[in-house]
Amino acid sequence: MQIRKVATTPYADQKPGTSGLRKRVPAFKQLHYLENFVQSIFDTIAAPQGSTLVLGGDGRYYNREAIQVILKMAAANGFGRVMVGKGGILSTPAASCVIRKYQTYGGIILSASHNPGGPDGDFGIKYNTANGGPAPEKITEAIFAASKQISQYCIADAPDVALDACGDSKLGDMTVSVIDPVVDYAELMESLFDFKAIRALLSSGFRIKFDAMHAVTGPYAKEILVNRLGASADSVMNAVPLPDFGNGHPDPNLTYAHELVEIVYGKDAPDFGAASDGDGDRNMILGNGFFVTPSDSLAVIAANAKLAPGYKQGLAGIARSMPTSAAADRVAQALGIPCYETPTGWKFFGNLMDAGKVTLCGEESFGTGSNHVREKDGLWAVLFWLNILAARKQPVESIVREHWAKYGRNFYSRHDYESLPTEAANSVMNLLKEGFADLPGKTLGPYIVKTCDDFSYTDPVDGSVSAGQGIRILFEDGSRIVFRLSGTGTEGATLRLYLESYEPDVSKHHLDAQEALSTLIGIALDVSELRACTGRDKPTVIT
Ligand code: VG1
Ligand code: CO
Repeated sequence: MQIRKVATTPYADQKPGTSGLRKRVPAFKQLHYLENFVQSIFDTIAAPQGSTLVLGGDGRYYNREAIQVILKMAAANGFGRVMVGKGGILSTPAASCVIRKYQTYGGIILSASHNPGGPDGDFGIKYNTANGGPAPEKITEAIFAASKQISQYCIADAPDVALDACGDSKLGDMTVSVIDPVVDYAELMESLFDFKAIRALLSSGFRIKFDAMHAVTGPYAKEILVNRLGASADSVMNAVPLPDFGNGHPDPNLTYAHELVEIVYGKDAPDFGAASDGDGDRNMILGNGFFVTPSDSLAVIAANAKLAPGYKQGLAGIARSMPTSAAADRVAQALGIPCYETPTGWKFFGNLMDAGKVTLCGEESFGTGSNHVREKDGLWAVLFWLNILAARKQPVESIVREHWAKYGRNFYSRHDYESLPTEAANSVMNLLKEGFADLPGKTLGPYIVKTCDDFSYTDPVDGSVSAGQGIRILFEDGSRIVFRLSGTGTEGATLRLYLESYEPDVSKHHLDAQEALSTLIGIALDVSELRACTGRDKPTVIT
């Protein structure tokens, strides 16, 4: 095998965001763009000769081409083996599972998650470390630094590797092991949940609908929900992964998963509905005509965790991202376990899980997971809910309403202003930063401001500090307004406004969240001058 050293020049924009490097496909197709970033990863991680790497993606457009490039570069960079999912497919949680199970050096996941795909859609790449989790900031920053210095990359001159059948082949000295992308993950799920009870529930007439959104979870959902748990074949919709996700936007929320939403709010609705995103790490949970917010889902799972065999010993602790509602904090308090508040992005949970400080983690952005892997995990959340439903034999809605009655309800909503000019988004953030010193003590409508800051996190395990993680306005009664800029977009800037208020009074728990939060929404728009700065009079997406 011939190894070619190719001279290259740096690109200035290869800074990984919340979850890896995400760009439009045409950007990735620029000369040496992908190769530069992959070589920067390899140079940074400095894997010993002969190491094993896991490789796979969500099947979106450009997945297969990128996999061939990465395989040839891995061979040229001294890897001994690459475990690649059949057809180039591995969901994000399955990749994490395989890295851990086979104790590989790390893995490369190709995905732009919930962003649309296709020739003009998005593509992404990220590196996960040996614990199965997204590389922490010190590694992503080092990769970025390497990408700004790069002058050459190494690649093997070799024919493309066949990826459509499982088995081993050679690429020079390196072994390419094409693995079944589902089986290890399905086994892990079976070890955590009461499949017998779920099977009994599903054969009792309880109907479910899972929307794979033409993204990666189709094959996983079919194997687990249909083959192993006996759900009817029509329980999984949009099950065939397509490179452009059938022209859809594979983000499991009330806006983009509208096909499923119409079914669960329609006539003859199933008892349970769920959806996952492009790479299989997000989840949306629905009951018959009922939406469970991700923040509430985390809290309900925490409160009922012992019903699942894998969690019957109880939880060590819970972690949630800062903008996620404090519903889980109340459960942690009742259970007498710690609750950690981290910046947005799964990479911040890794240290806490590795140190045994937390079992469950969650984000308001439809991300829930546990220490079974080091990524959030869409189907895992679905199975956890099914396990709870099988044990409690109550509808989703009554489980959530009982939860609110016991702990109080954290009304919650996120308003996204997408594709803003970067300057407009920055001006909102700057205005807030300039003004927040004056806010504490002020009365805004019925609320008194307690503190206001730009969230900074000190990792309790390694002491690393991540500053500038979002502007928080915290009120005396526990209500909150948070502003932050997205780190996953590929066009302009996305400003996220997060709103939360706590309501102990059961007689108000039936209220619509937008209605319950309307005063807070007005205050947020006032203090930020968002409408004047952006020229927008309403958000693009409300979740
Ligand atoms: C968003 C979410 C964040 C999530 C991240 C990756 O990031 O807010 O909670 O961890 O996406 O999820 P941002 O920076 O755009 O707010 V995924 O499913 O795209 O890997
Ligand atoms: Co995702």
